Amino acid sequence: VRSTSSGGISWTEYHDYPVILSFVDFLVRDYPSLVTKTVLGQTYEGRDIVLLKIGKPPADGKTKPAFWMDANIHAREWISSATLTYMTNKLVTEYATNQTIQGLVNQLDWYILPVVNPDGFAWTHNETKNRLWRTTRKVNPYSNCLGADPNRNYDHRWMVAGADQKPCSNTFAGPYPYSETENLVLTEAYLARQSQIKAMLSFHSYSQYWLTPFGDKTFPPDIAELKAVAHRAVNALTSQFGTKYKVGSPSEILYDATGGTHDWAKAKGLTKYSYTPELRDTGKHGFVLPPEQIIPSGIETWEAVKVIADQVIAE
Ligand code: ING
Ligand code: ZN
Repeated sequence: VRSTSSGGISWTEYHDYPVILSFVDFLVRDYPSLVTKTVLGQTYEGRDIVLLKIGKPPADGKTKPAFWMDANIHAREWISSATLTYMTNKLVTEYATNQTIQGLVNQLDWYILPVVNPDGFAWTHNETKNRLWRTTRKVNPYSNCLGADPNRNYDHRWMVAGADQKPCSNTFAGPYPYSETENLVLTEAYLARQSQIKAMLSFHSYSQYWLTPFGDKTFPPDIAELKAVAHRAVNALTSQFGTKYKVGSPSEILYDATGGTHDWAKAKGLTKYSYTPELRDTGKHGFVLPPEQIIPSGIETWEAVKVIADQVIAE
C-alpha cells in the first residue's frame, strides 16, 4: 500500500499544479475501472480544471449517491489540496485491499476537484512571486489589481456580507456573480450531478473549524442535523491525534461572509451535508503549514469524511 508516494506525487512535500495533474493522470491510467477524469474547462490563464470520479458501477444498475470534495479555491491554502489528494490516493490505491474503502467506493460515487483555482495556486508556487496569494488571476478592467475571491463569487446572497467591491481587496466578490470562470465551471459540473450529490466538502485552511451554513447569521432548517453530524465527524478526527476542531457557522465562530461554495450548495437545495472544513493549524504556521503535517492531516481528515459518508449511505 503506497501511502507516501504515488504516481510521481508524495505527501511529504507540497507539489505544484503540473505534478497534481500528472498524479490524476496516473490514477486514471493505472485504475481505469475505478477512476475517470473530466476536464471541466480552462482557467483564465488556460489551465485545465479537472474533476475526478471514483466509483464502481452499482450491481443493481441504480444511481448511487455521491460525495463531492474540492480544495484550493483559495490559492495559498496548500494543505487543502494536499489533504484531498492524500484521501483520493487512499480511496483508489487501497480499494483492492481495504474492505472499508471497498464498501465506500461500491456504495458511493466520489467527485473530487483537487484544485479549484489553479491560476492562483500556480502563482503561489512561483518562488519569486507571492506565496500568500488568495484569489484568482483575472485582469480587472480599470484596476491594476488582479483576480477576485472565488469564495465570494457564487450567486447566493452575493455581496451581502464579508465581501468587497474593490478589486484590490482580498475579498473582492468579482464584478458580478460567476465573473470567474472557475466558479462557473464548478457550478455547471455540480448542477449536472446534483441529484446524486448528498454531501459536499469544500476544503480550506486554516483554523481547525468545521463550518456549517450559512455565512450571514441565518441557518438552514436542518441545522441541528448538520451540526450533529459535524460533531460526530470532528470527534472521529480528533480521536486520531488529538487535533481539536470547532463546529459552527462562519458567523458564529469566524466572521460573516456570503458567496461561498458550501452556502451556495446548501441554499440552492442541492446538497444536505454541505460544509467548509478549515484544516490545520490554528495559526502557528497558518497557510505555510510544514509538509510534515500533510500525512497527519490526511489521516485525521479521512476519519471525519468517513463519518459523513456512512451517514449518507445510511439515509
Ligand atoms: N476562510 C473562509 C473564507 O472564505 C468562510 C471562511 C467559508 C466563510 C465559507 C464563509 C463561507 O473567508 C478562509 N480561510 O478562506
Ligand atoms: Zn480559504
